[in-house]
Amino acid sequence: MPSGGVSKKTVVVLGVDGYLGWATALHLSQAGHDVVGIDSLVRRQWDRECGTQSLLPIKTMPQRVTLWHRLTGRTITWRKMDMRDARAVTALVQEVQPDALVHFAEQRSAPFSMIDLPHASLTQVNNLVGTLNLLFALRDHAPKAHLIKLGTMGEYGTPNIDIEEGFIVIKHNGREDRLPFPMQPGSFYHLSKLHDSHNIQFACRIWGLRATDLHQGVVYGNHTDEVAMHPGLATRFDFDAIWGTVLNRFCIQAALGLPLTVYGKGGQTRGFLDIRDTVACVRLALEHPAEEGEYRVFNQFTEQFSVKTLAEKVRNARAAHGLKTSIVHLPNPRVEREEHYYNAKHQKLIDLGLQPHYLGDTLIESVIETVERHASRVDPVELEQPNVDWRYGGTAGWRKGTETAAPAEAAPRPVVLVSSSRKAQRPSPTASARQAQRR
Ligand code: NAD
Ligand code: USQ
Repeated sequence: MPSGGVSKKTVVVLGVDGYLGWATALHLSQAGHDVVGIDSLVRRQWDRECGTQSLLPIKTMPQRVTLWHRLTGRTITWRKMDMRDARAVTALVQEVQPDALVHFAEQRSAPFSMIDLPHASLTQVNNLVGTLNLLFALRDHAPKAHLIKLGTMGEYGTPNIDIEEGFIVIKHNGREDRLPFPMQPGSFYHLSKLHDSHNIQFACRIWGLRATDLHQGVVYGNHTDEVAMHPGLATRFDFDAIWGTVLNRFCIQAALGLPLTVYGKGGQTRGFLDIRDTVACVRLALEHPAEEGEYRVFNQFTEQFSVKTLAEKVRNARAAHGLKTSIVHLPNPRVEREEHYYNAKHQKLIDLGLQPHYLGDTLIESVIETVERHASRVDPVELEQPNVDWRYGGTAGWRKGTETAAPAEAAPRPVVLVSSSRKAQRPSPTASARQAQRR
């Protein structure tokens, strides 16, 4: 049973094979809830298409849930299922009768969605159809279940006013209303999240469903208490230019002695949070559900930083150990403001009891140590140049895995030297280009 007078919930985690879904499933299971984990494993397929892989080797889902049971005696029920399959989604909801569903199961990379029309289309169909299937299944078979949907801070864009949590009171021509905050997403992926938000909000209004839309910032780190119990419980950790998020990439670049790749001027400011806070926020939302008919938005991040500041933090953490790290400003492959006002509210989860883990040198160092242990899995080419441009789409090198669909546990690729104990060497651009050609 969960502690603190919280009732035990039956919760479905959709996207359980992913970076955040797996860590969250473990956390909710450890907290005493009954967890059913769903995934189509499509992310492993997208990795093969892009020639990318998680820095940490990840076990198969059956291996992971078996290990979890062996270590803790707790059960996570695993089912392979595609959210685009309406019949399967309906059957799942009908059979499980969940108290709540945490929906992570989407294509989540902005660069992937900007490669070309098929990838933009795949992203929006996958994300919107999956969520629509869920909404109709809830209407028909579990209207009281609480939908906890992973949205993104990127739905707001970077307006020149403070960002509220989902809604803003607007006075216009002598009248006043509380309206959805104006949104300006920055990629076809981020747009898919906004379209989802509209569909969920509409379903709450017309069918009385209850939903929490977690507008989450960029997540960093790879350890939660549960994941740290055993290497076999590792969650995926991306570093390449398509799937890797910025701070994770900077830590990995630093560990390998590569320059930190700031896109453009680096004044782009975003909300960030530690993966330990992601799992805590989801649990808080689960244990404090929305009311019937309520659509609520929580801005889920703990601190905001510019990309340039993050790079400097990583460089300073390395300098404290006498290690030199360089920062390069690459031409920005994205179309985004590089200098702008940014002040986003994030009070609601704090009010529910969130105790943030703020970004410190220890976290940066611990990520870097993890990287050093698995350096042989890193392809430095993935860390040097972005391979998707917002204006032109996928540039040379993004589709590395297509011809020879590599097995999930691909052979290690060439690497640069690890940097903690000796000065790192960076391959020359020509060496990198040769590696890219070979693949
Ligand atoms: P991830 O790619 O590691 O995991 C997503 C999982 O969903 C994958 O295992 C994939 O196989 C599964 N999936 C995708 N489409 C599916 C479908 N149609 N049916 C069944 N399973 C499907 O991504 P993540 O980093 O864990 O992100 C999870 C969610 O959180 C996403 O919705 C993302 O938009 C959101 N989010 C992530 C971040 C971040 O920094 N990682 C930040 C904000 C929001
Ligand atoms: N950036 C760099 N250098 C890099 C990589 C990124 O400067 O090597 C910059 C980007 O230009 C951008 C910022 O860092 O300005 C963030 O990029 P990102 O790739 O870390 O994050 P993003 O594309 O926004 O997407 C990630 C997740 C996505 C989630 C989103 C939260 O992949 O699923 O929705 O973070 S948010 O950014 O708040 O919308």
